Amino acid sequence: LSLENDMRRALERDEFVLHYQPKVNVEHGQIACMEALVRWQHPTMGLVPPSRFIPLAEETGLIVPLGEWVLQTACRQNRAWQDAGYPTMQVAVNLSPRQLRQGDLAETVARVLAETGLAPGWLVIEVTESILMDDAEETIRTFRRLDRMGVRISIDDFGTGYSSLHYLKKFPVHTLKIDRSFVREIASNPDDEAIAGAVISMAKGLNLGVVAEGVETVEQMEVLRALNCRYMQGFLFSEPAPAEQFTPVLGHAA
Ligand code: G
Ligand code: G
Ligand code: MN
Ligand code: NA
Repeated sequence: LSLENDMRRALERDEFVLHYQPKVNVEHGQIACMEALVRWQHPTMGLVPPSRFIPLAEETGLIVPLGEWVLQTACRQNRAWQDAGYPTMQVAVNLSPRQLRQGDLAETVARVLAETGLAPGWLVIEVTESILMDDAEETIRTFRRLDRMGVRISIDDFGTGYSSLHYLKKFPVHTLKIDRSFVREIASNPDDEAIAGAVISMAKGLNLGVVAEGVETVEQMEVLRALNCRYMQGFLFSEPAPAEQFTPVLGHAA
């Protein structure tokens, strides 16, 4: 497979790049967290989106070294923003199931935090519900170790998995991200508004944070704000962009 070979070399040649997308506190307009999203700067194909290579990276196991590169790069970037005196914010990294099954994830995270000098509380790990449905003792142990370290766990695309909600009791979850499929028509579809409202109330009752993703319009933002959702992410605020692109914004806020 040539894409697979290309991908192996891409890591050595430093062809992967991270873009960042803010999660904004809409009460103050400040950035609470930056989600790292990987892209591949391919020498001939241009900027390749993760949907084109993450599944292959998962199949081949390359997601393990790639995931560690993402973690390392995102933590180092956040530490650099802190060192530059910008207002502190968290950094979020997406985790593939394979990264849990191969090697010792908690150990890797601890090492990367030590190497980059980032305090654990600034790191958020985004996992999908499918990861949590696997309630193998080993998986639970890994998340408990991350929690004890002070690392935050966020559930991505919340509401799209086979949610039994059982896992909310078993895993040390800190934040729910309302999937953008519930946000898209929230201004016109009462069912979506009811679902988002229920998730927001549940999160509040469980003392969890909640972030709405895929917010593209002012109307969507207003409906979510009326439902007491304070944290939002989406094209309305910013598309994912290279770190340098945020420097003026962050500098201005400082
Ligand atoms: O950035 P974009 O919307 O194209 O991302 C598409 C998908 O790729 C999203 O589901 C996102 O979670 C996933 N993704 C982006 N970056 C990473 C990464 O570093 N690791 C993993 N495992 N998935 C990622
Ligand atoms: O699954 P995950 O939440 O990690 O996916 C993140 C991806 O969602 C990003 O790569 C980004 O391209 C995409 N995304 C972020 N904000 C929006 C938005 O407002 N609308 C749409 N359609 N996609 C978005
Ligand atoms: Mn995510
Ligand atoms: Na998502």
